[in-house]
Amino acid sequence: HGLTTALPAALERGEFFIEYQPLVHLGDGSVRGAEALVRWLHPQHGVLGPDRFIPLAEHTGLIVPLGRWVLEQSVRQARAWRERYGETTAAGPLRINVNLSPCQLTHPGLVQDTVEILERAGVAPDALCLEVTESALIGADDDLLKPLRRLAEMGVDIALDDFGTGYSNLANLRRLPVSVLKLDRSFTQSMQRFPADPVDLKIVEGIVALAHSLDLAVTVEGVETGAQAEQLRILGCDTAQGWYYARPGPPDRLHDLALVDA
Ligand code: G
Ligand code: G
Ligand code: MN
Ligand code: NA
Repeated sequence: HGLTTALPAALERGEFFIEYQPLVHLGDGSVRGAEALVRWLHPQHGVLGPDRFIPLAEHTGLIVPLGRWVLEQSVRQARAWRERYGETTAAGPLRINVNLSPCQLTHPGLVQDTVEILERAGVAPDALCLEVTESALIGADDDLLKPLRRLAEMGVDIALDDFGTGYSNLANLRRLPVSVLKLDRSFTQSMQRFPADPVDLKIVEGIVALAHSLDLAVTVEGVETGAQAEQLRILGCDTAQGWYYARPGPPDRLHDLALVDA
């Protein structure tokens, strides 16, 4: 595959870039951070989304250096935001969310790389939230959870991404060093229909109750309308992300939003 063989050179030539999508506190609309989403500015094909190249990078192992690069850029961006807006927002520490692929989880350098990146940038661990998909942690044994536990003990937030799609045993949540559930976009999409499917409403209500009883915050993805945001706020979700607030974009978009809310 042409894209696969071009990946290592693309990293060296600086063809990857990151867009940021704000995370908004549903209670008061304040911005509490953003998720970093990587893109590839391909010289022939233009901008490619992660679905086009992350699977290839995982397959070839390039995901480890690429992921490290994303982490480093994102953490530096978090420092810049913290310098500008302060370390804490109305909704807690200002954070950058960075996606981790399963290969990065099993890579032995994860904890040390992360510690070094945070130290080099001079930011506290609470500036970082690592997003791990629910499917990556299904059936996870202690060896897999150990690095995440170490990071969590240092103060890094761990979020369970795409939650609700992985058929994981809910009782299992207690074992995982996670502090945030990111409810999959499919739940938000079902709020779009009017009236919303009452079973979906009950499911979200149940997930929120369970999450809060375990001291986990709930973030919802894919919020596209004010009505969805209001419904999800009423259901008790804590934080939201989606086109209703902002599309993924350059880092100064956070600036625009923060100023609007100030
Ligand atoms: O919005 P977008 O199409 O960019 O994101 C699609 C998916 O790609 C996201 O759900 C996210 O999980 C994944 N993704 C985005 N950036 C990264 C990244 O830096 N590393 C990994 N592993 N996945 C990413
Ligand atoms: O990590 P994850 O796969 O969840 O990344 C978020 C993905 O969801 C990205 O691809 C992003 O572009 C996409 N996205 C973000 N906000 C919205 C939204 O409001 N609606 C839809 N349909 N997709 C969104
Ligand atoms: Mn994510
Ligand atoms: Na997701």
